[in-house]
Amino acid sequence: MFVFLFFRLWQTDDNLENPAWEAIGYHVETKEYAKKPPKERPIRKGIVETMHENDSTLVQSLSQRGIKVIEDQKNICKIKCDVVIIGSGCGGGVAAAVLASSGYKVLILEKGNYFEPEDYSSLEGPSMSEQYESGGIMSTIDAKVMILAGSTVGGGSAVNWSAAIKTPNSILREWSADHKLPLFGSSEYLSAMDTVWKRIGVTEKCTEEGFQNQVLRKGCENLGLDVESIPRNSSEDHYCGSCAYGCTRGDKQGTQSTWLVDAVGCGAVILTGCKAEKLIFEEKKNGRKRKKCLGVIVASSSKNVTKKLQIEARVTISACGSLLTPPLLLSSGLENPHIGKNLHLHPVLMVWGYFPESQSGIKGKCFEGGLLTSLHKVVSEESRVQAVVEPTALGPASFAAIHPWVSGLDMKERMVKYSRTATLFALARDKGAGEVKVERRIKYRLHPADKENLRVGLRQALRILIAAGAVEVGTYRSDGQSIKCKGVKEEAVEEFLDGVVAGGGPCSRGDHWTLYCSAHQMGSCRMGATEEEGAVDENGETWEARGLFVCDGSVLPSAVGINPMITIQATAYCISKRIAESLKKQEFLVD
Ligand SMILES: Cc1cc2nc3c(=O)[nH]c(=O)nc-3n(C[C@H](O)[C@H](O)[C@H](O)COP(=O)(O)OP(=O)(O)OC[C@H]3O[C@@H](n4cnc5c(N)ncnc54)[C@H](O)[C@@H]3O)c2cc1C
Ligand SMILES: *[C@@H]1O[C@H](CO)[C@@H](O)[C@H](O)[C@H]1NC(C)=O
Ligand SMILES: *[C@@H]1O[C@H](CO)[C@@H](O)[C@H](O)[C@H]1NC(C)=O
Ligand SMILES: *[C@@H]1O[C@H](CO)[C@@H](O)[C@H](O)[C@H]1NC(C)=O
Ligand SMILES: CC(=O)N[C@H]1CO[C@H](CO)[C@@H](O)[C@@H]1O
Repeated sequence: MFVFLFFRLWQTDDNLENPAWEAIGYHVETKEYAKKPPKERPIRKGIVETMHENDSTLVQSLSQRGIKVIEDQKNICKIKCDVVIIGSGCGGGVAAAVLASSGYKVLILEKGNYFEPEDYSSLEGPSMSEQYESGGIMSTIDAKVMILAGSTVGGGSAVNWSAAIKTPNSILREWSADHKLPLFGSSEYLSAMDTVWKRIGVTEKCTEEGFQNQVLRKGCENLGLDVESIPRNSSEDHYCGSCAYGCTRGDKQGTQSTWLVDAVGCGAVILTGCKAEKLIFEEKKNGRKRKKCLGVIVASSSKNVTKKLQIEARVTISACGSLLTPPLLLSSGLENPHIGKNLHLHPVLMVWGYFPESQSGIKGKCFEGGLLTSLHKVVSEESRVQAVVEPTALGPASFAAIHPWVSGLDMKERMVKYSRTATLFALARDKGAGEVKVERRIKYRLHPADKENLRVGLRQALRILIAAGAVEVGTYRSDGQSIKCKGVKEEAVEEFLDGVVAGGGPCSRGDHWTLYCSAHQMGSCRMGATEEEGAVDENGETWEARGLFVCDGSVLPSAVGINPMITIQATAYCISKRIAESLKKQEFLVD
């Protein structure tokens, strides 16, 4: 981690340049885009940023936007709406759009802040600390898996890597048959996927692929392997490469530029810099569920806002993401044993390959171009998908941080080669699962089958790099496992590949450790056919509390196996449509 902090602190001088960048051939678009006059942003009118408010202006701003203030005291202000949604990411954004357009007054709470394309610096250091959960540095308790999750208006969708992939049929069959959840076998779900797909404007064509995607494609073609094009929501010629830190051109359609715009257009209000602390319940004497959810208590992170808000709503939706929804539910008093269990992470291992500038055929630099435009599925002899291989977006600081430290000289050489180093990852649909019951206390264990799938995926990824013409390839094992492959005999390469395994993480015993990463978290409040099988029912409502729903990646019954955003959004779409139906039937009126 030391190297990472070093590159972050050694940020930019007044001219937005970093003296190290030239040496490593790195540059980002900072000035040109910052100078363009800001366009009108329809989402603005619905956003209340608590960082710019104080106790009195906050109450004013909310009531001006149609949120009813029912009691304003010194320490607490009680306000009222139809639906309160906690979290503005993938799941929360979709729910907000659906429910606001059905005519309900929606209030969205987001603990992160709001960024517009003009604000995005493309600079890795500030972007990581502003927009990512825990400033981009978070890991499981045993430090084996490094976890990335978005924390800003738009959540993971504002920082995601643009891959928009539909739920595979095999997964839908498994969820509807084995998990007995008919939703996933229904036309309701299929048409939700189409709606999501259309709204975020997915495009399958890509006119000019970036360096890393060209490497993946060429390597696969030379080996006679299938390579798929990844649909993106950005325009066909989108080529900026810094989307992982917020897209400077506003081209990438994260939730903040799609669903949340729709929601605000229908009167929804987004309150930023505000963290939901506790859900409010009332014990019920009769009826199907033991409790009824009345709303939530929130606190602003702004120093000038000292009073708390007590929000009363007919429906409360937790959309905090798989790492934060369970801690909120549990600390508020829910007890279903599935809450916080079954956490899937889609563990990822990476490999790299160096392609000198003179290399014919493959143009560009690793930080340019669309992030994810091609992928390869590693299929077993029984035609089972064992792993997915995709390119990885790494800024120079992340690159330096995760690169095995062999020596100072080696690190300098690696950095000089950074811009022409392609990094691919192998991702496994994890059978293993973890637990998150308390914020930031993430436990996780890989299943032996996951390690085997990752081993196969890693070797395939290395083969692809070599076939694409890499002169040197390596893994991210702590001792810097690598091979110069140009002109080397076939047997030497095979011998090297035989030594590549999915080893233990940083704190494991033994000489070497391997760095695992995760950007996809799922399943920690899974949907179940009965209270014994899951934390929420097929409508997304918690089994314990009436009027409390979960609408994010945590409701997925198991790991998806591919990039999950479309699956999360389609599921959120179905859940929120059903909530709108129930509201129409007056189901949640105080009884
Ligand atoms: C770097 C990166 C790249 C990715 N690339 C892709 C990709 O290319 N394709 C793909 O399909 N998926 C991708 N993903 C994954 C995808 O973004 C996530 O799976 C998805 O965003 C999860 O949606 P969610 O609704 O569960 O939670 P999130 O989108 O994470 O939203 C949760 C939100 O809730 C807020 N919140 C949490 N707790 C509270 C609280 N108590 N009070 C108020 N607010 C709270 C958080 O700040 C956050 O904004 C990527 C993820 C990352 C990090
Ligand atoms: C908060 O209050 C302080 C002191 O009253 C003031 O200087 C500062 O500008 C305020 N900040 C905001 C964002 O209003
Ligand atoms: C809040 O801010 C407004 C305008 O910035 C100011 O007039 C008012 O005095 C402030 N109130 C408090 C309680 O600080
Ligand atoms: C991630 O970005 C893609 C393309 O920019 C977009 O289509 C998608 O909606 C985003 N993901 C989520 C979960 O919003
Ligand atoms: C196919 C498609 O809908 N593509 C859209 C992708 O998003 C851009 C805007 O970012 C649209 O212009 C495209 O039409």
